[in-house]
Amino acid sequence: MEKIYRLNDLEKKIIETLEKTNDLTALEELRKETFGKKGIFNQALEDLKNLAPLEKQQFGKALNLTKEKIDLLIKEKTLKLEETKLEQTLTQKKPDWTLPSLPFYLGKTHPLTLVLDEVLKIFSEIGFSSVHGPEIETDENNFGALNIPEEHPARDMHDTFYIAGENLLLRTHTSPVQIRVMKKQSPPIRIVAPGRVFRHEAIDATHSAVFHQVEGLAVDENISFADLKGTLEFFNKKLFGKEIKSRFRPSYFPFVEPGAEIDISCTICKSQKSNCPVCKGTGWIEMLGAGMVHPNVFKAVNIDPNQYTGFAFGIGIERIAMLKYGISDMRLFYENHIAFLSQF
Ligand code: FA5
Repeated sequence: MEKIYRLNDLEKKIIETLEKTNDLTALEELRKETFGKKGIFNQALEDLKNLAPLEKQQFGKALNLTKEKIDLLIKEKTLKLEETKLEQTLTQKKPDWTLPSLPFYLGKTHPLTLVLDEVLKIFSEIGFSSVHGPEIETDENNFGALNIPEEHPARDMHDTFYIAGENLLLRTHTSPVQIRVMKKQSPPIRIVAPGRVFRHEAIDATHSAVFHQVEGLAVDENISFADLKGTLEFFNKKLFGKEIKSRFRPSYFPFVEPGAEIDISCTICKSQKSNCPVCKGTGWIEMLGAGMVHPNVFKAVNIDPNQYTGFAFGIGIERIAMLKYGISDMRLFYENHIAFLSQF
C-alpha cells in the first residue's frame, strides 16, 4: 500500500510538471524522464520484482493505470503544443499565394462505361427504356425459361458458378432479364438491359470470364424480322458511322427462331486488307447475337405466341469498345493502367 501511496504522489508530480511545460522540447524531455529506458516507470517496474505476490498484483495494476493516464496526458499536451506552434507560424509567415499549385489530376470515365452510355443513349432515341436484372440468377431464368432445358448441349458453352442446393448461378448472359420483364409487364415491351455476365472461359485477347452485355427486347403485335434488321442497322450506323455495313448470318440460339449473328464491316482496315489482325482478312467482325423470340419463351412467361411476336438481341460491350477504339486486347480494360485509361 505504501508503494501505491507513493505512486499517487508520483502521478501528481508528473501532472504538475506537465501543466507547467509549455514547449515541445521540454515536453519531450519529460516523456523521456517518465517512459524512457531509465525513466520513472521502468524504475518502478524494478521495484515490482521485490514485492510479495499480492502486493505485486495490486501495485502492478495501479502502475499500469497510472502509465496509461500519463501517456494520454502527454499525447494530448503534445497535440495542443503542436497546434499552438502551427498557429504561430501561420500568423508570422504569410503564405506565398503566387507559388504554382500542386499538379491536379482529374479522373476519367472508363472506356467500357463510355461505350455503354453511348449504346443506351442510341436505343433511348428509338424508345427503348433501360432496365437492370440481378447478377445472381435462377437456373430457370438463365436457362429453363429460355428454352434451354437441363441436359441441353447449349449449356456447355455457358458453364458458370452454381450456388449449391439453391438452383442459383452467376448469370451467363443478360437474356434472363427478358424473362423477368415479360413476367412482370405485358406487351408492348421495348427494353435494353445492360450488365455484367460470367462464364467459365479461357481468357485471351478477345475472351474474358467476366464481361458486359446489353440485352434488347421488343414485343408487340406484328413485330417482324424487318423491324429487327432496321433497329440493328440504325444502331450500327449511329455507333460506327454512316459508311458501316451490317451483315446478318444465320445462327442458332435456343431462345430465338430464326436466329442470327450480326457482323459489321471492319472498322480497322475498312475491309481492305487481307492481313488485318482484327477481321483476319474477312472484312467482317462479329458484333452480336439476335433473332425472333421463340414461341416456347413466350409460353414460359404466359404471353400468347399467336397474338404477339418479338425480337431480341445481345451485344458484347467489350467487343464494341475494342472496335470503336481500335484496341487489340480485351484484357487492357481490366488492368487499370493509368497510361491506357487516360487516353479516353
Ligand atoms: C448470347 O449471350 C446470347 N444471349 C445473345 C442473344 C440475345 C442472342 C438475344 C439472341 C437473342 P453469345 O454467347 O454469342 O450470345 O454472346 C453475345 C456477345 O457477347 C458476343 O457476340 C460477344 O460480343 C460477347 N461475348 C461472348 N462471349 C464473350 C467473352 N467470353 N468475353 C467477351 N465478350 C464475349
